[in-house]
Amino acid sequence: MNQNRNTSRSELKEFYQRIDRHELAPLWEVIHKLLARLPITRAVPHLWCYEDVRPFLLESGEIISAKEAERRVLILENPALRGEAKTADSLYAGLQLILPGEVAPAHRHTQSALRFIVEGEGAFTAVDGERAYMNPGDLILTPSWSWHDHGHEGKGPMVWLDGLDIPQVQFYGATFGEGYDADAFKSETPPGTCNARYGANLRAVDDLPEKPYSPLFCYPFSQSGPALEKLQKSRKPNPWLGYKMEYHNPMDGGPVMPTLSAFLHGMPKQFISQPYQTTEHQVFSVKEGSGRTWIGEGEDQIEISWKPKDHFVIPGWYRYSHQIENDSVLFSFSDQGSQQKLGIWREKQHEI
Ligand code: 1HN
Repeated sequence: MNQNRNTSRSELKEFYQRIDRHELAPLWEVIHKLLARLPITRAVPHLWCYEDVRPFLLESGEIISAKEAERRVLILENPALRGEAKTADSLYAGLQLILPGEVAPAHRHTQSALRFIVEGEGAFTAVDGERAYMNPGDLILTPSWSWHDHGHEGKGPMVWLDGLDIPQVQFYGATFGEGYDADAFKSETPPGTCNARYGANLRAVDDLPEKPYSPLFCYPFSQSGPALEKLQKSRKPNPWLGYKMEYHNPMDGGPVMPTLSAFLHGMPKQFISQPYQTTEHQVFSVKEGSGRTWIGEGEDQIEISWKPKDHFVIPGWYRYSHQIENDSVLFSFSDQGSQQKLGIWREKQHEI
């Protein structure tokens, strides 16, 4: 049987027009795009230098209060996704400012959030009423549907990176949110309770995993910094990743929240990482040190040069390599856990 129909282009077009009126479309015209050989991300790599962003953040503090704004944040919008409140295809990131005496009122939403503290001290995040006072380098979680508010009892501006799974929840159409009827969620749980209950490698035997996220919502840099330092002294770096530690859920050793994974990277002076690719989308916050990162390949390759408090995004499947100038510590968050649950996560290690 002849496998070729030899239908003319105009006959095909005429057919497409007729089915179009019935909300039907021919798969064979788009199947190659849908089954692409390689991932196609819409986002592009980008660097936000803190020295450029900080003056605008402080200016935002003069034009609107944290309370009026609900959250006073400048979104790190991907240049290829302007207007969509996205930093990468699956991730949202922003820099939030809170000033002494201000409150960011209690609310909750189905999106999961994390914060990595960039500068300042004396502010707290309360999660379901338990306060965690924040210092630079600390990681704070506000998991899906937990009540959370912020307040600032110290001096000077306080800035942190917010990371959320907004695009992921949006994709599933499962976005819900609500405000609380007071600025702060009422509770008597003293600060430090979650660290004592879950952060000391001990657990009450009848504290069973109830929720799909970490019950420990504060990971202080006073613990994670030394952990990373000791790791660096104990063995050689991984050629692709340097020293990379994952913040985990103490109940199961998995990612901190279902849709967001968080990591701390240590890379020594003069370390050059072998080129690496992964399908996860990653946002980085530079804690210490400086270096360059090459992202992409061939003519499209870009080089970014980063220093403390800078932020950058590496979208999924972009090949990248770091060249470290001074001993560096970087924080990152990604959708790795989310992709792994769906069975679609991949990585590729290159050797040159
Ligand atoms: C949010 O709840 C916070 O609680 C920050 O600090 C940024 C961006 C979009 C939606 C909710 C916060 C947010 C957010």
